[in-house]
Amino acid sequence: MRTVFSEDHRLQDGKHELLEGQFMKAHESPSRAEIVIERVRSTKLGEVLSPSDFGLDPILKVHDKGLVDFLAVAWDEWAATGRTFDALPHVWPVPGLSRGALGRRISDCIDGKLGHYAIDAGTPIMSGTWAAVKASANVALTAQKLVATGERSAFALCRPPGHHAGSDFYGGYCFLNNAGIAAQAFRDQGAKRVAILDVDYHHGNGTQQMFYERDDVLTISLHADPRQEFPYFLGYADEMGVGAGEGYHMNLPLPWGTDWRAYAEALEIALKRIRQYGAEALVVSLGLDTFEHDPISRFKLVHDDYQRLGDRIAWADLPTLFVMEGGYAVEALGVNTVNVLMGFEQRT
Ligand code: Q9C
Ligand code: ZN
Repeated sequence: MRTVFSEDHRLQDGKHELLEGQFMKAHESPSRAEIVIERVRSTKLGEVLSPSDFGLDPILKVHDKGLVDFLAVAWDEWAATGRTFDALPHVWPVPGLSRGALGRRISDCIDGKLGHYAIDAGTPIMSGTWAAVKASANVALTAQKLVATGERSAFALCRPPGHHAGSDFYGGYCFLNNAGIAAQAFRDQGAKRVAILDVDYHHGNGTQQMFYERDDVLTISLHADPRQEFPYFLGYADEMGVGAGEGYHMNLPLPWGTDWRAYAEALEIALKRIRQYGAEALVVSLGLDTFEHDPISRFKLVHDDYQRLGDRIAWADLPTLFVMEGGYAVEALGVNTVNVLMGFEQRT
């Protein structure tokens, strides 16, 4: 399997996130991608390619121009106030604030804009963020092209991750939804039906929102129950799509402490649905934060389970694009990620 990777991921190097009432060292760090690419190279998984530049068009197919334009200038507007630390929001419009005829205003001030577009205070913007975010989307699109032009699978080693970012918001360490952008690219290149399987520990709320009213992209997320875990407000089992999208979204929330036995049962439900759907391509949002030692998560998967995960995904028997999402037990991240990819290849 070939991997697409860009060194530009390093330009995203946020210092802190607001967590449990404190500023903590950011979990989403450059070392994550470094350890994964090292493992890809040392295991000889396959060739490593640099991304091509696809420009903004494929991004604007799934993201609003307002969000994209904001991300492009957010750092400059923040820095223009004389601030030198990372940009984070600190005030948000709850739905009731401007209910009814008042509508939602977008302030001219950077603090108002941050609160308008961000879902949390855990996703720092710095001078290199936009360059890293564009590179991450290009990594996904380059790997997508490999699969669309006949490769059985490819690995997009994206950083920053993407599945918490929706059409018009960012957050959860994510700015643009790399998996969603890639799924849309499959559609635009002629695939009639595309499936996205999200195995990150956290609910793929951005992906759900982006395709919620569509039946041409089936979205399924396995994740920690939002009653207990971020993103809290979405990811419940009764969210199944609306309008044309009714029946084309599936959430499989699982409790803290979930191990491979319970995880595999949910995974089987997801994979059966994907086969029944008749997808022509599969995009996997590959988060490894289900690992037993992940510092911010509470599932109990072990090293060998990731090979099993790859093997089960291969059972769907589809052209498959793996897109890197979360995973914060950095030491183990290379091994766990490549275990999935090797498990997939061994079934093939
Ligand atoms: N108490 C990804 O894995 N903070 N994003 C969680 C939990 C946000 C994770 C706080 C976690 C976002 C791509
Ligand atoms: Zn996650």
